[in-house]
Amino acid sequence: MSSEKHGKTLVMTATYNEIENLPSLTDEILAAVPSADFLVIDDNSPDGTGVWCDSRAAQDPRVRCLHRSGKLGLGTAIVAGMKYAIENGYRLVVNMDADFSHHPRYLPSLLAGMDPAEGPPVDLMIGSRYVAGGGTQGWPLKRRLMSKAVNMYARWALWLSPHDCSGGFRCYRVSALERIDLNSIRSRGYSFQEEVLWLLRRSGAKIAETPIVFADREKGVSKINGKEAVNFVRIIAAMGVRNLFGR
Ligand SMILES: Nc1nc2c(ncn2[C@@H]2O[C@H](COP(=O)(O)OP(=O)(O)O)[C@@H](O)[C@H]2O)c(=O)[nH]1
Ligand SMILES: [Mg+2]
Repeated sequence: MSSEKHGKTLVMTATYNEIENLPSLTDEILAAVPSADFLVIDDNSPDGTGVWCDSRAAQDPRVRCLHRSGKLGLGTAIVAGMKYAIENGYRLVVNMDADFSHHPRYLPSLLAGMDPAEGPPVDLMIGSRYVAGGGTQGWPLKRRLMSKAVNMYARWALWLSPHDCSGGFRCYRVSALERIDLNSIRSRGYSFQEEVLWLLRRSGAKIAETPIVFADREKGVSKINGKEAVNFVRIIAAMGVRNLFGR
């Protein structure tokens, strides 16, 4: 572990065609947490997101880019970022979407909750839509109901206790990520968030939630497709069976 980064925070985001969002997002993240580094994991976006990132990184040493050959899926991009955080000796790593659904204004409260004045340190702080003060903005009723149903299904099937199990705005203690086998993660799409939560819970991690209001994206388009939603139900059910048999 390199001592140079000891104690440092890494904020990361996976991108696929986020050129309309990434420049302003980068500014807002670095303004919200000036002492953090910011990593972009880009899957060779055709719109030039990765090229933009390289030019920004050349001007600001806090900005880092990880380039992958093509669209390999959000879950694997986040795992690549987690491994980067481990290999480079960061203490905390925050993951967030690049489309402003996860607003940088919440970064200070996510980070502050990791080391409470009383009680044990937190290993995972979830930016939660489903605790008091949290919510969603701009989602039609159907999407809101679907999200709630997905959460209830995962909580029930995997015996998870957080109120928001599927949200991707999270701060992890890097040492807690080192205690789980990131290579064992099977999810490529939607179920990724639940699978990481499940692995951390089983490793004894302390998990907490802080409210966030999730805002639907205003620029660019969603990259998630219907096939992934079907896979979600299947993968969570398989994990639920493993959970029952303690594997
Ligand atoms: N690197 C990478 N990023 C992805 C991929 N799929 C989605 N993303 C990013 O993951 C985040 C969430 O995706 P988004 O399309 O907003 O999903 P939605 O919010 O569920 O509609 C955004 O920052 C996307 O750019 C992928 O295959 N690779
Ligand atoms: Mg989005």
